[in-house]
Amino acid sequence: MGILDRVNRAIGSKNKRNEFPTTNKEYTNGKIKDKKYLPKKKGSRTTKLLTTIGIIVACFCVFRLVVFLTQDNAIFDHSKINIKVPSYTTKSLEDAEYYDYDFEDIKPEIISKFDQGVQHYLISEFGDDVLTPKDNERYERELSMLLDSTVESYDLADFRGSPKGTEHRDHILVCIPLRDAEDVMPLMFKHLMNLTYPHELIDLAFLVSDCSEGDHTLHALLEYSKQLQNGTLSQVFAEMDYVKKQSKSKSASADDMHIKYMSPEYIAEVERAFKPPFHANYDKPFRSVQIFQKDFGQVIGQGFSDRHAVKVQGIRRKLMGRARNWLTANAIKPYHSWVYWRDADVELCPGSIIEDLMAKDYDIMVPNVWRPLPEFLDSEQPYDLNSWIESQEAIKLAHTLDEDDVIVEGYAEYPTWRVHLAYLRNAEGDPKEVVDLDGVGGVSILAKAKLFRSGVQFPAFTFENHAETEAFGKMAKKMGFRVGGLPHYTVWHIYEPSDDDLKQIATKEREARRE
Ligand SMILES: Nc1nc2c(ncn2[C@@H]2O[C@H](COP(=O)(O)OP(=O)(O)OP(=O)(O)O)[C@@H](O)[C@H]2O)c(=O)[nH]1
Ligand SMILES: *[C@@H]1O[C@H](CO)[C@@H](O)[C@H](O)[C@H]1NC(C)=O
Ligand SMILES: *[C@@H]1O[C@H](CO)[C@@H](O)[C@H](O)[C@H]1NC(C)=O
Ligand SMILES: [Mg+2]
Repeated sequence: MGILDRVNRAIGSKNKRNEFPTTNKEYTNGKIKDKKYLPKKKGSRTTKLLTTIGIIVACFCVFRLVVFLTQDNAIFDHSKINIKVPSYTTKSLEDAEYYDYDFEDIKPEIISKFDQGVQHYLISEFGDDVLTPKDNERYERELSMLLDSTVESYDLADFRGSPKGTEHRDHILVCIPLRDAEDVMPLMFKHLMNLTYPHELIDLAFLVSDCSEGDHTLHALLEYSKQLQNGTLSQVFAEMDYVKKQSKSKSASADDMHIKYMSPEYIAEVERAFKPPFHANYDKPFRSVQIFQKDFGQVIGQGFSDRHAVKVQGIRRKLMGRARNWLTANAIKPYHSWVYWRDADVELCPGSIIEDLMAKDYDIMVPNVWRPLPEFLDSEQPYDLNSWIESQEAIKLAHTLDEDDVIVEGYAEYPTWRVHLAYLRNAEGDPKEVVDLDGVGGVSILAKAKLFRSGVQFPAFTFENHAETEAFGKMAKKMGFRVGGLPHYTVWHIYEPSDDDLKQIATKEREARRE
C-alpha cells in the first residue's frame, strides 16, 4: 500500500475515531494516548462548524468592543492619533559587516553562503519517503501535521519541564549538529535508539553544515532516518555489521589498528553495549525527524588536529554558536518542555541519560565526558574541559584580555585554574551527585526549553570572554537559572588517534613485526 493510500485510509478511519494520525504508528493505532499533545484535529464537520460559529462570535465581540471603545472613550479614534512616519532609507547590512571582527581573513564568497541554500527535509510517516518543499502539497500537509502551526493556544506553564518527564509526558527536542559525520552516523543512530526516554515524546532535529566535498552525511542521514521511522533500522545495522565482520576476518582494516592497544575491559564494554538485548522500545519510531541543511562558512578542518589548534577555537566556537542558535530557533515548538543537545561522536552513554539528567530538576544539566586512550597513554582521560566552575584567577585573567578575546579552556595559553567537572570524577562515585557549574561543554546538554524562550542562547560573539556552550552556561547563570553537572556520571567520547598517537602506534607495529 502506498503512502497516499495509507494517509487516505488513516484520514477515513480518523473520522470514525475523531483522531488524526501523527508520525508514529503508535499514535495511529491509538495505543499511545498523549494527554498534553493532541495533534490538531482536521476537517471533522463538527469541528468546522464549531470553528465557524467561534469566528462569527469572535468577530461580533471585536466589533462590539470597537464600537464600545470608540463611542465611550474614543481612544481608538484614528483621526485623533497623529503619528509622524519618519522618512528614512533602509541600509542593507551585509553579513560581512556584522562579522567583521572574526572574519577578517575569510573570503567574502564564503561569508555570502550564509543565507543561501537552506534545505529542509521531513521524513514522512512510516519513513517511506523524504519530503522537501519541492513536493509541496504533501510537504505542506505533513509539515503542518507535524508543527501544528495554525492558531493554537498553549499554556506554557504546562511545558516548564518536570523532573519526572516520562510520567508528566514532557516532549523533548533533541538537537544534533553534524559536519563530515558520515562515519559516525551508525554510531549516532544506535545511541538514539538506545534512548529509553519514550521515543514518541522525542522530536529529532539535525543540522548538517559545511561538509567537505565527497562527504555523504546528508544522504546517509536521510536514508537511516527513513529506516528509523519505519522501525527497521536495527535490522539494517545488524546486516551491515554482519557484512563488515565477514570482510574484516579477511583483512584487518588500518582504521582499527589502534583497537588492540586499548584496554580490553573498555573494548569488552563497548562490545556488550552494542549487542542485543536492547530495551523494549529500541525500534520504536520517534515523534518526528527533521533535517536541516545550511552552511555557515566553517572553514576550519574537521580533522582532530585541525579543530584543536588554540588559534582557531574562538572562530570555530562562534560559528558553532550560530549553527546551534539557528537550529533551536527553527526546531523548537511551544509544546517542547526540554531541549537535549547531543554530539554525534559519543561511543558509550547510558540509555537513560535524558531521564537521569532531568531527575535533578536543574535548568541545565550535563554529564561528565571522558575518552578512552591506548593503554600506553594510561587508558583514559578527562575529555570535555568546557564544563567548569569559575575561578578568581580566570576572572583576573579575563580583565587583562580584550573585550572580544575568547578564553579557551584546557589550553596552556589560558591558565584559568578553574575546577573542571571532568577532573572531579571518581569511577566509584555516586552518579547522582551534582555540582553547580558556570561553563558547560556541548557533548550532552539537557536544558529546559523555557531557557530558550527567555532568550538564553549560544553566543556567537564574545560573552564574558567566552563563546558558544561555555557562554551559554554563563549566560543562563547570569539570568538566574541553575546550571549543574554530574561528576561521576560518565559519557565516553570516541577516541580518534591524533597524528602523534598514530606515529607511536606505527612504531609499535614495526617493533612487533621485527620480533
Ligand atoms: N552543523 C555543524 N555541526 C558541526 C560543526 N562542527 C562540528 N559539528 C558537529 O558538532 C558535534 C561536535 O563536533 P566536534 O568536532 O566533536 O567538536 P567538539 O565536540 O566541540 O570538540 P571535540 O572536543 O573536538 O570533540 C559533532 O556532532 C559534529 O558533527 C559545524 O561547523 N556545523
Ligand atoms: C518498512 O518495514 C516493512 C516491514 O516492517 C518493510 O516491508 C518495508 O519495506 C519497509 N519500508 C521501507 C521504506 O524500508
Ligand atoms: C545503551 O543503554 C544501556 C543501558 O543504559 C547501556 O548499558 C549501554 O552501554 C548503552 N549503549 C551504548 C552504545 O552506549
Ligand atoms: Mg567531539
